[in-house]
Amino acid sequence: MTISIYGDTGSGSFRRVLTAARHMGISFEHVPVDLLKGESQTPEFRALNPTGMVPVLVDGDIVISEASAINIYLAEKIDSPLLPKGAARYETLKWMFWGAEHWRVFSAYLFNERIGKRVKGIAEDPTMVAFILESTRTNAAVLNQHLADKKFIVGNEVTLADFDVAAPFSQMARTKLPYDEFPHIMAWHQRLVDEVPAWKETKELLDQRMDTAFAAFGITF
Ligand SMILES: N[C@@H](CCC(=O)N[C@@H](CS)C(=O)NCC(=O)O)C(=O)O
Repeated sequence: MTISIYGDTGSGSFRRVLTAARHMGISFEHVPVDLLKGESQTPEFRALNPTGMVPVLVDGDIVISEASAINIYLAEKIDSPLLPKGAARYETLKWMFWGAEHWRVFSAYLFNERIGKRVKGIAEDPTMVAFILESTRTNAAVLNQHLADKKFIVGNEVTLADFDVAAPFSQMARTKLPYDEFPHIMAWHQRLVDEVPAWKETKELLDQRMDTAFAAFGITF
């Protein structure tokens, strides 16, 4: 049975899954969903994921949305060290949950303020942007301290937590997230780019897709 993964290569959430699947050598069919054409909002797609968001995985009768859940499913399927055993497993899960609740959410809001609104010709809201940047810096200080003596989020080996927490770097050139104020975060992300070929490849795909798509709106970054 072929695994199908629905997504748009311009999506940072799809990139988390694409990276993990490629890194684990799992074969799958990519079903393209063009977010700019609203293809995630059709009744057919919403039957798969009522939130109207990518990525979605279909493996026979199993349908999973939410990139972290998909990645856990894939890692368990092949018993991958991306989801380690014992205490490291819970450290991995802890950072995945932290990434969702305290980290990516602000990057998603900033994307909406600085890119989503620009596409619609709406000015960004300075109060909202100030709140997002303050929250980002508060949480970045925690991550920066955590990474001061670590190669990757959980230790010496890459785990799913790295892909989840690194995801906002996908749009950093466009959103201007202030991560460059945090040297240990920047050094960790560079290690990920240098040592995980799939992370680098999927960034190239994402940038290509974003640049082409936004050029159509007359937006360059
Ligand atoms: N919490 C979800 C977030 C997924 C998400 O935000 N997907 C965005 C693209 S990055 C999306 O599909 N948006 C739908 C749209 O723009 O219509 C996950 O981790 O998978």
